[in-house]
Amino acid sequence: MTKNTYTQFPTLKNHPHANITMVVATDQDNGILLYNGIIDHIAVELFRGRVRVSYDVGNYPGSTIYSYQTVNDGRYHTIELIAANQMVNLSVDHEEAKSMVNTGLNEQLNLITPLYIGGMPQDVNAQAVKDWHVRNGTSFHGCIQSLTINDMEVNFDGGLVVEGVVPGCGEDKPDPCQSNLCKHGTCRALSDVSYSCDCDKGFTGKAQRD
Ligand SMILES: [Ca+2]
Repeated sequence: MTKNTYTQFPTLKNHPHANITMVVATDQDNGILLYNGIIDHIAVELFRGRVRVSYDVGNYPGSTIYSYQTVNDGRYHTIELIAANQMVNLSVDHEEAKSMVNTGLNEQLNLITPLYIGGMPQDVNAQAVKDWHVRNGTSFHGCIQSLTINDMEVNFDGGLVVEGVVPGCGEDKPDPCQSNLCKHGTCRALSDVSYSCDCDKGFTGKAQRD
């Protein structure tokens, strides 16, 4: 996906809960992954390399969490979210989940607008940035390898509105060597996600990656 792109889907079904799993790769620091809402909202974006989730069921101001991990290394990462009433869990690469609760009188995330993936229309974007639902309005640039919502794989060809989005990973295929992981050797890509290091003279095994 490139700048100012998005895909539009029917409103996220979040009763009694929503679970969302995305497998993504990017070398960019910022980019919108998912947005649904106006005031009540769930927003998932990359911000400064981390996954940022903003969540508001109507108990202003919204609640925010960030992933422990940075994910902007060009490799695939699995982002899992569970939203149930006032609570959201965020887990990256199957590691320990972070949890937050948007406490207050409102119990439910009430959504009526479309779900946007990878970015959003300009007017929605402007409002979301203004209200701090997202910090950086840039569309996601990278590869969304898969997206599963409530145990259903989302087909990007089935997006209701497609604004310049290229399905699949195409030219944005990640390069596992782009982060220069071999400090004392030459990185060699074995696949999209794996690599080996050809050691420089005087270095062996794992030492040349330190
Ligand atoms: Ca609500």
